[in-house]
Formats: sequence, C-alpha cells, structure tokens
Amino acid sequence: MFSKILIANRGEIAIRVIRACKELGIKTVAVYSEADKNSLHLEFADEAICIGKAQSSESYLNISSIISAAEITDSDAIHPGYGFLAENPSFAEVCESCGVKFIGPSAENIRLMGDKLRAKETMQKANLPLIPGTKGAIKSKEDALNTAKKMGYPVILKAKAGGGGKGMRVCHSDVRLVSALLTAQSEAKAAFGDSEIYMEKFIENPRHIEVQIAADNYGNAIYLGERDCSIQRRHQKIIEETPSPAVDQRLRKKLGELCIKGIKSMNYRSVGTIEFLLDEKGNFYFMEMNTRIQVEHPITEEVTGIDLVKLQMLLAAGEKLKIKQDEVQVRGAAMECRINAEDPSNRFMPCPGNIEFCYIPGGKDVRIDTHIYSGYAIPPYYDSLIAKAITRGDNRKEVLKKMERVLDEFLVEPVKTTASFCKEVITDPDFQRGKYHTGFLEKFIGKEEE
Ligand code: MV4
Repeated sequence: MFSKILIANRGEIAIRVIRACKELGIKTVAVYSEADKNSLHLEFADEAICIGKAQSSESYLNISSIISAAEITDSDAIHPGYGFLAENPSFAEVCESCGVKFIGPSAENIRLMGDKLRAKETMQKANLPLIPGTKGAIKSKEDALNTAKKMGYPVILKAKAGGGGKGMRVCHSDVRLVSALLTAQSEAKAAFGDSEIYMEKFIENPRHIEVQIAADNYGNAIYLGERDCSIQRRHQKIIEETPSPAVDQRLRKKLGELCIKGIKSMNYRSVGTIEFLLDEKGNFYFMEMNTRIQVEHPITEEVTGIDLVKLQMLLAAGEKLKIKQDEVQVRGAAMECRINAEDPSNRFMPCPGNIEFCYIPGGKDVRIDTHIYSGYAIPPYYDSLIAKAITRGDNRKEVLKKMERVLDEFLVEPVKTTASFCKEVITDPDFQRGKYHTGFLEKFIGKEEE
C-alpha cells in the first residue's frame, strides 16, 4: 500500500480523500491555491503546499506544479478527486512517467472513455445496448440532414470529446439542425479543443441511471447497484438516490452484469461509473462511462457499506478485490442533496462570500460531507458545491423524511443555498412517489435557455 498520497483537489472531496487515507494509515499532502489558504483540507493533511494562484488553470489544473509538489514531498501516489485533472489522460501518463501512481484507471482507459464514440463502440462490442446514433463524427451539414432524416426527429448533437452535457443540442427540425450543428461545433472546439460532433436519436423524458463498478488487476469485477441521477438542472445533478425507484432486482442484475462485461473487455482497473438512459418503456441504453470517483459516490457507500475511496486506493496499489459479487448487498436506501452556494430565486446565481455562521445537521443515519465552517469565506473561483447532505434508512420513505429534517436544520448565514430548493423538490408529490425523469425540474423553474 502507499505510504504518502498527495490530494490534487480542494473542498469537500479533498477532505473526503484525506479521511480515507488517515483511516488506512497513509500520510497525506494537501495542495492549495492562494484563494484556499484558509481551507480545512490544509489543516487535516499532514503537509500542505501552495501550488499557485486562485485561477484553477494556475493551480489545481497546473500539472507541473502538482507533480513538483509530489516530488518535493516524496509522495508515492496522487488522488485527483473529481473534476480538475481527474479524467485527464495526459496527467495520468505524466504521473506514471514520474514514478507517482495515479489513483484511477490506466491513461489508456481514461482516453478511450473520454472519446464518447470510441466508448460507445467499446461497450457495443461487449453487448451493451446503445442509443441509436452515428458511428462517427458528422462530416457536413448535408451529412447531418441526411442522418436526421433517416433517424427521425428529435435528434441530439453531442461532442465527441464532451460528456456531462457541454456542447449538446436537441433538434426538432431541419431548420434548426444546421445552425445547431455550427454552434455545437464551435462550443465543442472552445470547451474541449475538438469540434467533432455526433448525432443520436433524442430519447424523451428518460431517467439517468448510473451503475457503480469496481475492478482489480486480476480479472475480478463487481457492481454496486445503481444511482438515479435524473434530478438535474443544466446538466448539474442536484439530487441523487439509490436504489432508483425505476429499477427492480431483475433490471439491476441485467445492468450490472452488462457493465461487468463492458469493463472486463477493456481490462478496466479502478472504481468507475457507467451511465445509462432508461426510457419510459423500460428500455435502457449505454450513454457514457466516468472513470473517476463521482460527487454522488456516498449514497452507494451508505447502502453497500463499502468505502469506495479506500477501495479505489487499494485497487490502484494493486490489491485484489476482497469482496465477491454475491457478497455485495444493497441494504435500505440513501439520498444525496447537493447544497450549492447559489440563489434559487435568482436563476441559481453563484453566491460566494463570507459564512458568518453555519450549522451542520447530524443525527442517526445522516452524513454531511462538507468543507465549510463558521467564518469560512467561499471563494468565487471554483464550483459552488459547499456541502452534500446524505441520509440513509431502511426504505425510501424514511430517507425522505430524514432529508426534509436535515435540510430544515442546515443553516448557512447569510449565504444563499440550494437547501430550500432541494426541500421543495423532495416534498413534491410526484417526487415522493418516485415519478420523475430528467425533465422534472423544468416544472419547478420553467424551461431555461441553454
Ligand atoms: C441524451 C438525452 C436524450 N437522448 N441523449 C445529458 C447529459 C449527458 N450525459 C447526456 N445527456 C442526455 N443525453 C439522448 N440520445 C438526454 C440527456 C439529458 C438531458 C438532455 C437535455 C436536457 C436535460 C437533460 C438532463 C439529463 C439528461
């Protein structure tokens, strides 16, 4: 096992990773930007190194600063958290060539899944059903029009190098398609340095279901149930839960076993997530794979009892999976509400600034992953997630009741947060019945322009 891990991240996930290290007896190195000098991850780590200016391009995304910090501190591995460098195959390669273990899958696997078309092709070969769509990138506007005609509207344009909704466009007619293609291409070029766009049939009102998997170096792989991540706003998840109200034992097994085939076919070795769309008829389709630990991983931990961050580290260190599929048990239910420093009454405008007072709720079966404290100033440079409220229980009803209570108790003064909005969503009668899909939030906040 590693003796010292550098955490190349900030906020709640840096703290989450440090906790796992401490419990495994591993020393920790925090890195931080000038804007994060009062952050708790520095306090909790054994060592802390400033890696640059507030802008993430000059700190948390600066590969050479991070590698230098690892070398100076004699760290033997780097945990990238989520976001920033977590799915950057070049970073994973640089780590390996500097003799520092990247805690995640191989650079080759990250690169393969980062190309959304090659990812689909890989999973199709392993028998996963795909959303009908183009095999390659769209070559011209004529190509786009012909393909849409064959496929039938509505269609969706997606960036080959994309994921998570950036550069996506839904089209209902020829008139819109040509201009949508041009905008999608330039957005993709700006965001990913790659303008290639592919087309899929647009699935209306699907649920977003993702399966957690883990695999070792020795051909062993397990799935750890699913998460329903359909409650999103502008492709940002707000509420996630497990099990999904739309997935029964049979579907869970089917999805899980297909995921195992998929990851075995690419010799995947780490934890990871495979995303599916589930349509109104119960058909499901592979969408993409995430090779990182995800924001919402705690709900899976709460129902399986497995610490996914520790597992990720053990797998990176070359250890064997100790648990077999028939020993993975999903018990009860869990939910996560993301508390963002945003104003729900003003188009979710980020509200960074000073927290004069905060109260973090607790109690039985409540878990709050956060980096905030009374007196902490939320910097304006990074994403607005300030806490994750996680509840668990024997069943969904208990989880919901507990979450309501937790959201009421969550106090962050005078900063505006999404806690009250999350409460409105979870107390909605349709949500309470588990009847929701990816378009659900439109009902609350109206259709917003891209
Ligand atoms: C789709 C889709 C429907 N059909 N693909 C959203 C994030 C990214 N991972 C892919 N996403 C979607 N892909 C096909 N073929 C629906 C979504 C989607 C979505 C689309 C438009 C507006 C909001 C959405 C919320 C969740 C998922």
